[in-house]
Amino acid sequence: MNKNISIIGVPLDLGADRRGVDMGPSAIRYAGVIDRLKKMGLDIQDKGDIPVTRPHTFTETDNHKYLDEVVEANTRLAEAVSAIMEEGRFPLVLGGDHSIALGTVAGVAKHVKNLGVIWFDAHGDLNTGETSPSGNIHGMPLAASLGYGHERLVQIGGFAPKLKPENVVIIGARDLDAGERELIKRIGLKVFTMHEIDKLGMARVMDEAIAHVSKNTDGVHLSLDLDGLDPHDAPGVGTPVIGGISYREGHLALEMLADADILCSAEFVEVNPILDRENMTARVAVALMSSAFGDKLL
Ligand code: 4U7
Ligand code: MN
Ligand code: MN
Ligand code: MN
Repeated sequence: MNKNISIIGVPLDLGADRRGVDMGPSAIRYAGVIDRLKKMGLDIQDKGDIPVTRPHTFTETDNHKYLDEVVEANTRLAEAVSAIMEEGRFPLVLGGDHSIALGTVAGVAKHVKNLGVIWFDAHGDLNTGETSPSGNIHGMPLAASLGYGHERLVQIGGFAPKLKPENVVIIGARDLDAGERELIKRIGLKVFTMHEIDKLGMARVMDEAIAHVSKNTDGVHLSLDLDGLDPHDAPGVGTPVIGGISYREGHLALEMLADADILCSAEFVEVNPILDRENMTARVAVALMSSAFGDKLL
């Protein structure tokens, strides 16, 4: 495993309706991410936050809220992530709303020919401007990374598509819109919904997910939306959906990922301290990160 990790925060909340997720990077740093990972013997560099332009007025372009600001922040993020990859380090991106996956995936995919992705989420994030019920770009990054949606989102980083459908898995889905279901069927995307997790158990789901994303890939990106977890365990998220992955199941999933030793990059997104209780969701994010980087109980 790459023990040299560079952290970048993205204080962006314009991809979502509820304000506050822009404070996610601060909350995660306050929860002690640097110390925790340093104690594990990792070399940690904190690169600070990507500058995000505050909008003067609300804008909506073809059912995309704040398209300019989201594209600008993600273009900067893609460059910063790409520079970290260039140095041979592991980018660990702290969100911010999930639209930041546009920039992270662009920056990583520039350096990894066949990139696998594990998308841990209650949602599919597979909407386009045509299918989105909300116009919120945090519901679109996986579609755009696969080449579907607004040209300006699809082309972040200057190339497209970043991902092939056969190299992606979604884990924890339980709230998929009609257009998302249609796209999943059309392109044959592998989705482990809560139904599969309940039926097979997290251990078997992770065995299958890891086999799937490592089959034809040269590295795997983990995109973890804290709303994949149950709102009891991670209440500080903007779009909570009941019936999610437990804290323990989440740990198991990331411990198995660490054992598989396939990750080249990761992001933890949608932590909203305004909606949180005692910074619990940020602390959960830090605990999950330590599992993903191989922290063992014994
Ligand atoms: B998140 C939603 F309609 N699908 O597109 C949408 F339910 O990054 C929610 O996963 C998107 O938190 C949630 O607005 C985006 C909605
Ligand atoms: Mn998401
Ligand atoms: Mn989500
Ligand atoms: Mn459960």
